[in-house]
Amino acid sequence: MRIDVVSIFPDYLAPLDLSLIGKARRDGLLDIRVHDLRVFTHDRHRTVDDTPYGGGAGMVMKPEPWGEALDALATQGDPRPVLIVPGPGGEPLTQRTARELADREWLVFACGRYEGIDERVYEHAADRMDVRVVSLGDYVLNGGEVAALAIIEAVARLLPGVIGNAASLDEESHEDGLLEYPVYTKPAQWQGRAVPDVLLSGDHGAIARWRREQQLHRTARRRPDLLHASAAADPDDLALVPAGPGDVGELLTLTHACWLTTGIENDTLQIPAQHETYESLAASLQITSTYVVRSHGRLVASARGRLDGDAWEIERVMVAPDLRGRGLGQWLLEQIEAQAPAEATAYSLFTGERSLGPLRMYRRAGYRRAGQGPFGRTVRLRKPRA
Ligand code: JD8
Repeated sequence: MRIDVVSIFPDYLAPLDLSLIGKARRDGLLDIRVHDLRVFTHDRHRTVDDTPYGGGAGMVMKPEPWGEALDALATQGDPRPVLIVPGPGGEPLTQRTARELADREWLVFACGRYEGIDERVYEHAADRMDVRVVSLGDYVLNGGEVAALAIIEAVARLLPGVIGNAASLDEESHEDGLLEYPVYTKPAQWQGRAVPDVLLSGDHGAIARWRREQQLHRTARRRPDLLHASAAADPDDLALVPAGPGDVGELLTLTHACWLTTGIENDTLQIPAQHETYESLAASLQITSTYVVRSHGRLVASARGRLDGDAWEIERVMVAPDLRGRGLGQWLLEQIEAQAPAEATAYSLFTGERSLGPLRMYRRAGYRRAGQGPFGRTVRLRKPRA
């Protein structure tokens, strides 16, 4: 990934030489370039600001230096960069933002100061960059550099090879939409305080359940905004049940919602699920074993299976887009695998070759590539039955 940062205080970005980000730069995993905006001024005082039209306190950053700086970058060929302009009025930075930016090849950060940057710079940049104004949070800073540092760290650590054990990424706060569970290390006793017994039990199922409960309790206490009825969909409270005619309407809605993302990721409108109708879906219930999952009455997930030779062919693994990142997909996969008839000796499925989220989930579940999928730009994945 290439990252360019433009600022009148380039030294503010020096921390990017340190720690894992610094190592990733030295290892060639990250190409970070910091530019001084004043390089793009031509007057003796290297002026970057002026008084605001319409009056008011403070100064505004002039458009010309920014125009020259961004033009100089944008002409450096493909791919189309994302221009991230930190600002208190921007979209809130979330783990979802970080994941989206981590899928891009080139990010440019415009770090403003004073009262902000002349608005025409945003319009000018939009001709050649995907412009996103991003806020670190609902408080006021003096400039965009601190936000740029935070966004770069949140994005770079998601890139392959930047942090040692990528596995730990899956278990983090916000990664599954919940806050992290409490962590402990040696000694087992400290100042008369003990580590919870379950963590010393070696019972991984019990440990996973305890950690999930801690996540839900902590989230409900500290961030109830992250939880609402159906969103609290705790796999322990959910059940996979056979789909019936009464589910077809919601199932069609879920199908179209889920395959919108896949269509965009794989840049195609040729996926059969995108063309399902009420009638074709109702008919499919007769020839496949389709299951649904409801949380607080809402149909939140579904999957289906059919026996194909010695394999249990798993299809249409769907989790409502707003409930993704909570481990529901992993749970659903385990549930639909459990529906396999005795004669099935393996599980098989396919997904989009650019569906990075699903590919990560299937890999974590033990599936491995087994050739091309049945449609263009799809890959087949297979897992032997234990
Ligand atoms: C960029 C100039 C200062 C902001 C007048 C104070 C982000 N979460 C956040 N809070 N503040 C910023 C931020 C502040 C910035 C700039 C980001 C450029 N300022 C301005 C408007 C009010 N001064 C931010 N991300």
